[in-house]
Amino acid sequence: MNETVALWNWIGFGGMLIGALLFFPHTRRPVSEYARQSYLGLFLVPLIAMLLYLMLALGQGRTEVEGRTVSWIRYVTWILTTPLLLNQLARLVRAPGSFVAALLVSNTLMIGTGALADLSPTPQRYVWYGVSCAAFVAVFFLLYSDFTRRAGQHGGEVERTFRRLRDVNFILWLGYPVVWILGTSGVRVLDSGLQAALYTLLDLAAKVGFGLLVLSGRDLLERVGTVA
Ligand code: RET
Repeated sequence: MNETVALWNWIGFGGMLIGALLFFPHTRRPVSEYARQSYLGLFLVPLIAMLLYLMLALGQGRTEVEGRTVSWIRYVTWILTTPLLLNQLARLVRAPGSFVAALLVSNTLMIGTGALADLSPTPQRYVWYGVSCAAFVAVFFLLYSDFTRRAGQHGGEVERTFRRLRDVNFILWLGYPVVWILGTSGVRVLDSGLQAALYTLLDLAAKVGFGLLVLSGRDLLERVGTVA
């Protein structure tokens, strides 16, 4: 493993550790059960990511496909953490179970076929990349249609916060397929060091940055939780 990659994996580990330490006290605050469950989800995200960055930093969680190094452990992290992140948005608007199911199925398809793409030979990898991108469109289509309408029914602060979190997520999540196609999994414009740096920065922003944004509106979650 080259040194730049190793450095970024340790930065990822350290950043996630800080995130987990920042979020943990919120799981212990005297808040409603509804808010506490959301904070627990927020805390689990950097905790899971921290362990998986440790694996990468220790040189584990990788395999070779046609001479490319595939860090399959990233997909394990994403499949565990993305539902927890999407759940934050769902809880904010108290989305019905059917909405959440559709969102999580699309998300699982996105990460699952993304992993398949990375583990496939060329040209099949590009077919699965396309399928994964279609699932990405489905995830954000749901967030921008049904979930936004739901947020509109709440109105006021809930709607504003939902829209902000949704847009921030969209921009950050869009970074992943871009890094994938430009990096070592795709056309290799980015070398493995730059790719590791970008994935780490995206991960820190999408997990710790996003979590801080949710917590900055914490009283909101308390209020949403008490509405029937
Ligand atoms: C892949 C490659 C195939 C095409 C697409 C992808 C999307 C990945 C995304 C990952 C988000 C991860 C997050 C992790 C933080 O916990 C699998 C890279 C569309 C959107 C937010």
